Amino acid sequence: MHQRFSRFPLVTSLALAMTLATAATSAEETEKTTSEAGFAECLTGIEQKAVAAGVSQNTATTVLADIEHVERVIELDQSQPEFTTTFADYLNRRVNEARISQGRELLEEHRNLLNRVTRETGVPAAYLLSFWGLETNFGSYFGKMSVPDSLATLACDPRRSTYFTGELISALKIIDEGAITVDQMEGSWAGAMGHVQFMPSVFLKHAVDADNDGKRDLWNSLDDALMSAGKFLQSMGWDSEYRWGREVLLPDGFDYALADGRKLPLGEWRELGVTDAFGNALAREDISAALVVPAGHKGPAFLRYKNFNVIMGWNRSEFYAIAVGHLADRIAGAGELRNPPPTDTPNLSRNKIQELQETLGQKGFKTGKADGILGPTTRAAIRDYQQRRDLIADGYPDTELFAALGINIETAASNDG
Ligand SMILES: [Ca+2]
Repeated sequence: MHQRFSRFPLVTSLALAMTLATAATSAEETEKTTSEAGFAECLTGIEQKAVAAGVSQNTATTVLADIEHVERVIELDQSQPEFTTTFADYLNRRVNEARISQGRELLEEHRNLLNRVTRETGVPAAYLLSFWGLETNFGSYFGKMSVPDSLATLACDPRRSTYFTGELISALKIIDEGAITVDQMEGSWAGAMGHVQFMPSVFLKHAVDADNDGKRDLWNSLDDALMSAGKFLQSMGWDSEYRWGREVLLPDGFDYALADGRKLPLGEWRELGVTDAFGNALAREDISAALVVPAGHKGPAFLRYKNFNVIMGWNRSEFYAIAVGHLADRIAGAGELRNPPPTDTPNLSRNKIQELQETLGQKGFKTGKADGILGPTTRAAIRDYQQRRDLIADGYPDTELFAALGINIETAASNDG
C-alpha cells in the first residue's frame, strides 16, 4: 500500500523528478512522476516554513530528505464508514470488564504517580486512567506509522493542508528539542503520538518532563505522559470540584425534546423529576447541565456537566466523552449503567440516513444537506417530525420513526415487541 517516493535530498529530487517526467513513456509513469515532483516541491515549501518558524536548518533538511509519501494515509483520511456506529457498539467496545479490571489494577500500581498528577493538575486518577485506557489500551498500542511521513503526506494533500503543515512543523520542533528521534517518532496515521496520543501541537504546548530526565518523552515515560495529560486537561478548564456528568433517570412522560443540548440549572432538572441513576434527588448545586440521550429514549440518559466539554476539547465526540466519564466511574468502583443501551438497534447505513434526510426534507422538515450524517440539524428535524406525529421526540432515528416515514430499513437486527 505504501507508495514509496524518492529518498533523494530535497534539493535535487525535484530536478530529478522533472528529468524523469520527460523520459517517462507510459501515462501512468508520467502521472506518478508528476505527483512525486509535486510532493518534493511541497516539502521544499514546508522546509522553508519550518525554518522560518524556528526549526533548525539541520533538522528540517535531514528529516524532510527522508520523508516518504504514504498513500494509505490518504485512503484512511478519506474513508467514510458505510455504517453509523450505534452507541451500544461504541461503548461496549471501549468500556468492558477486561479494561475496567486492568484500570483498577493500574490505579494501585501507579498510585504515587497518579496522586502526584492529581495534586498538580486537579484531575482525579480515574480520569487519567480512563484517557490512557481509551487512547492506547494503557500503553499497549501507540500506532506504528511514522509520524513525519503521515503528517507530510497529509500536509501535501489539499484537503487540510494548513492544519497538517502546522502539525508537521510542530513534529520537527519536537525532534529538534531531542524528545525523540525521527525513527522512533511513531503514532497513528493522523499523527497522534505516545501513551495518550497527543498531536504534535498539543505536545509542544502541554507536554512536561515529569521524571526530570531532561526530555519530554510521551512514548517511554509514563510519568511524563500522565502528567502531560493532566496539564492538558487543566489548561482546558478541568473543574476538580465536579464530575464529568452522570447517568440519570427520567420520569414517565418526560419531554425528550429537552434533550436538545440546552443547558438548565441542576435545580430545574430536579424540578422536572430527573433523578440520579439510583432514583435519588439531584444535588442543589449551582451548576448548569445538558441532557443527552445517545441511544434515544430506550437507552440511558446522562446529564453533562462542565468537564464534559473539557473532555470534548480532547476529542470532539459526545460518545467519546461519555465513554471517558463512564470508564472513569467504573475504574473508581461504580457499577454498570442502570439503563444499558439497547444492542438490537440497527446499524444504519449512510444511504439510509440520506433517505431519511431526503424524506424529511420533502415533508418540509429542514435537515440541511442530505449527507448521510446524523448531525444536530438532522436531529432537530427528526425531533420536529416526532413532535408533529406524537412520537417520543428524542431526535433519535428508531424503528418507529422509519415506519412512520414509510422507509424500509430491512434489517434483521430489529426485533422489538
Ligand atoms: Ca522525561
